[in-house]
Amino acid sequence: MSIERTYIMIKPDGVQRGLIGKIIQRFEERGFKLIALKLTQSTEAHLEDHYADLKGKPFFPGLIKYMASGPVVAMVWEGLDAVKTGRVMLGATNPLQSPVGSIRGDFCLAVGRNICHGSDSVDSAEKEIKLWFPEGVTQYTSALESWILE
Ligand code: RTP
Repeated sequence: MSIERTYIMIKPDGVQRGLIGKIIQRFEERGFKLIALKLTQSTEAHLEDHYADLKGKPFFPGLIKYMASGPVVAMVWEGLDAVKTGRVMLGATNPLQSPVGSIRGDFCLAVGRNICHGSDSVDSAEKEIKLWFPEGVTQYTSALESWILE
């Protein structure tokens, strides 16, 4: 177990459906610390960099169009095993295979409209944080930290 940072993004459908507050609340309530957040509409070129590993997949063009179609909420959350735990909180890529209680399992149905993204490894988190927050992230101590971390 280690203190990690993960990149979590509320996709355009999550923003349009008014789910920003609910998704943020889950990360706050779990005990993660928010260290960066912005609402931003991305270019297709930027999204092609973010999803570079998926270039060539049949759903890639549709994915880029959907992701560029409206603003997203870009966030960095920090805490114990933040990468793995963040993915568990999001659920499976396909919402129909996501357990109830996970964000996708509670709020969506279609794989191409799965409302959120979470880094899949510490390395990808580092790359994604640089890509979405080239200006850097905040450093601060939360008063609750000693009640959440041993
Ligand atoms: P994400 O990167 O968005 O967190 O999703 P993921 O790791 O769970 O899944 P990944 O394989 O990286 O796919 C990225 C996004 O592409 C869309 N997708 N559509 N139509 C399809 O079969 C399909 N497969 C993937 C989803 O929006 C997925 O989150």
